[in-house]
Amino acid sequence: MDKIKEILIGTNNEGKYKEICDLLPKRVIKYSLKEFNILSPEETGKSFEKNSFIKASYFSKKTNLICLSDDSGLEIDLLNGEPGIYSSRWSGKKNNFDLAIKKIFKKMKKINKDWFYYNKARFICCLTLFWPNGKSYSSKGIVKGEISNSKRGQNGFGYDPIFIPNGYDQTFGEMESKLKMSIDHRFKAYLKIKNFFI
Ligand code: ITT
Repeated sequence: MDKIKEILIGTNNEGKYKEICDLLPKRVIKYSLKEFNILSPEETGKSFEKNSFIKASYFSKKTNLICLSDDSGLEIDLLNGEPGIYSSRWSGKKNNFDLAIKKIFKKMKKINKDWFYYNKARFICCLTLFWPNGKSYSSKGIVKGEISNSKRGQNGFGYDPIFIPNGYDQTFGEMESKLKMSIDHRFKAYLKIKNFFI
């Protein structure tokens, strides 16, 4: 199998873009959507798998490059899996994660004022590789954890300040990016597609 030498990182999310670039080997040439000025397609799928496929196939067809796309999100048991595949949309058009996080705390409190004791959550990431010849491959990674009772830390992006992975006391927002990226959902999904690059 020929190893992938250049790839389009199919995301308009800066946080994801940086983390995916850091996961990939240095020698792989990486292109961003900014270079092509392409807007995202509508995410009409009902699963992470479907939506990452929609993005990877769309961007690959637009550019004729192999594309790697990521669909990810935070699932909270007490909220029946919300925000889930709608994780991005909870922050509104302006990507206001302060608002999305406030919404999470509000909903949790409403369901149970002692929510902190019934508090299981997970980040899920589905990565899809799509080749211009129509071939595709998808992988999934999950990191289990819980929601912290307040926002903590400035690192990372999105919901990082409220997610504490199992086995740690810090939120992803408090962790060094290197540590987060060695245990998170994106890393676990990447391990399953690593052979295409190395
Ligand atoms: P693209 O579709 O362009 O990739 P997006 O932000 O819309 O960008 P998603 O639809 O996959 O991407 O939404 C995933 C949301 O889940 C995203 O807005 C993040 O804030 C959140 N999320 C995913 N992985 C995360 C992580 O590692 N840390 C914090 N939040 C994360």
